Amino acid sequence: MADEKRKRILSGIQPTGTPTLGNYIGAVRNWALLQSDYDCLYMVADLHSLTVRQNPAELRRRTRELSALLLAVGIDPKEHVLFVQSHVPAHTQLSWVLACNTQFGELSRMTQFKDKSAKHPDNVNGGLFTYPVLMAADILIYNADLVPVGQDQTQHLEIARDIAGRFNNIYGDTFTLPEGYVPASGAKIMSLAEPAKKMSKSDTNVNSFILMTDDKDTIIRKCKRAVTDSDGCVRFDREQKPGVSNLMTIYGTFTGKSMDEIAAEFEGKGYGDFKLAVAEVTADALTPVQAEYGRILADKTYVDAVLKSGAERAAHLADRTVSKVYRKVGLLQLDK
Ligand code: ATP
Ligand code: LTN
Repeated sequence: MADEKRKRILSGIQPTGTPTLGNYIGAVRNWALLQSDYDCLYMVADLHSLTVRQNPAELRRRTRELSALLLAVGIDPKEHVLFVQSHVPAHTQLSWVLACNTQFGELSRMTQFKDKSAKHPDNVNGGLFTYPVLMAADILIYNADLVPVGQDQTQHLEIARDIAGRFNNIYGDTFTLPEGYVPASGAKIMSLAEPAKKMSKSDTNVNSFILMTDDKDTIIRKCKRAVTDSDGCVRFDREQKPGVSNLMTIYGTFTGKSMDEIAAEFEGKGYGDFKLAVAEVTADALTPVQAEYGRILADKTYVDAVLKSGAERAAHLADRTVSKVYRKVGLLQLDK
């Protein structure tokens, strides 16, 4: 964190499974790209993942693997801060105060809560309901200016802004109002099997997603199976041709080509050629990340040292905010 005046970024990803191409294009890839212009804090949101039942041993393993993957994508732990959410207890401390300043009605409107309640009707727990409050705490505790996320998180970002604005009105200027950074293209990569649904790492259909760790053959196979339409023409139309448009978005991300350029490139060619081309550019983008990932994950001591240092640096910033907030709301603080 070299320059004090640079704006600050905070973002997080849950260790609920191996990240997909959706996570990569919608979020993580941008995390790496934004590092040159911002001071960044990137977090593995392990506490958020507890809102859905997790296998404890698997959660521990995935938390370390995801940290290694973020390093492999190019997060620089010297210039920026990479940490695990539960290693910085201040997040949950702030979360309680914010929960007491958030209305039941506001939380009831969250679409993710409605979706996940429907998906796990046997476990509609309190954490699932207050999920956005903890996310607001994650962001506000660092006074983040910018939060790079995919489209599905924009509602949570809005509520974080509302909570911050309300708190500032009642207790005086305390929190920065965060802005979202949602990529113009690729903010919602769709499922390859059901292009009306978002690609999600916790989908039960393995053909619905490409994992960041999938090898080239798997990527080719999954792209070939991707649901398209019978029109046979590579043309961007989200409504009428969601499957093809989704593949075009992926192709555009990795080639830098516009939708018109892609349509021209594949004019008169069949979907077979197009799908293979999508698979090729995707594999070319992921292969170097995978090689780095293997190398980094083999050095558990290094990964853990990065996380330890990250947690210390994050806690230093976060503790100051909690202290300030506790004082503002009237919690008695004794002299140190
Ligand atoms: P889960 O399936 O467990 O709910 P997820 O795949 O939605 O997880 P998260 O950890 O919740 O992943 O999200 C991490 C980041 O990736 C967030 O910024 C989210 O908006 C983004 N993201 C997730 N899925 C997609 C997608 N299909 N397209 C673009 N961005 C996405
Ligand atoms: N809810 C986010 C993960 C997350 C997050 C954050 C993102 C937890 N805390 C703070 C941005 C800022 C998700 O992707 N499901």
